Amino acid sequence: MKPKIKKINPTANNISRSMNLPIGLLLEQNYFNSIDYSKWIKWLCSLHPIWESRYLSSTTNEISNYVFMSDENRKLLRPVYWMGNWQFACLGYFQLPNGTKNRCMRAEPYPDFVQKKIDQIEAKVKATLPPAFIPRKWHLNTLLINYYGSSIDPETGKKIDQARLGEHKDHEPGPVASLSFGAKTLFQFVSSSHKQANSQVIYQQWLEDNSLLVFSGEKFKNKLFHRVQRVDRKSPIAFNCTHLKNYEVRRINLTFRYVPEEFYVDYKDMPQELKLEIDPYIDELAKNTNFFSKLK
Ligand SMILES: O=C(O)CCC(=O)C(=O)O
Repeated sequence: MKPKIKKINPTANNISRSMNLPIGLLLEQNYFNSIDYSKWIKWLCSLHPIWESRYLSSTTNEISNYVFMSDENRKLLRPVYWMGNWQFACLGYFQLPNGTKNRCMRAEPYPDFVQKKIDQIEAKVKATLPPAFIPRKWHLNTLLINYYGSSIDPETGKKIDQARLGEHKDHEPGPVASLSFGAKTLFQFVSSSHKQANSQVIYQQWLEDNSLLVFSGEKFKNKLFHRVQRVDRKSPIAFNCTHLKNYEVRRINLTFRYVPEEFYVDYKDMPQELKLEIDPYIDELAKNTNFFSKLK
């Protein structure tokens, strides 16, 4: 028998929304006021996200133990930007307990206004979620920004929707805080059968523009997978991310996570064969970002 899918309809009141949610989740719609909202969008559109490849190049695959079962080495479906530390897709992201070495390269710190907001979110999490869900020393020191949208064929102008994210877990310990801007999005927690199509949706939630979702605890972090199933295509929102050529952004999502400091590695201490893999990204980032221009 298929498990029942629970769906919460947001009401006008933030607190009643939170009260309806399963333990481990926290949701707030209309999170930013209009001034802060504009400030964050302006900042997000000023960044230069990059298109990463999913896997290592074949050369390095042969010489290192970073072997992935992959059919093809494709680009991710969306450009990304990391802060705090950068987890390159080709290095396999941060995966406790075994995938931790050389996975989190120290990156730019957050701008002050972002750090201020993060301090508030951490305080809210500590005041709201069960203490057992929050590891000692937990703080949201890592940020992944995903720019969801459609690629545009430069010749025909035809748009190809790429706005989705397959089921996965975030392996950083403790609560993850997710800020959503733009087109509303169907976010699902699923029990995986290792074949996307057969996975069972256990809980789903539409994430509106300007919302905060925090997920935590054994069920939502460790047991279930999560995925972005759909990003509304009828939404009138398109962000003015002019640095992204032939790509139209209609949703920007930020996930703040916790990576214990002992897993941070500086670029200079990365093994040479991994530097060779990530150097093209570093060079691209260095064109626009002070922090990366001084790394080498
Ligand atoms: O886009 C989202 O809402 C979630 C993103 C996510 O799951 C991730 O970055 O790991």
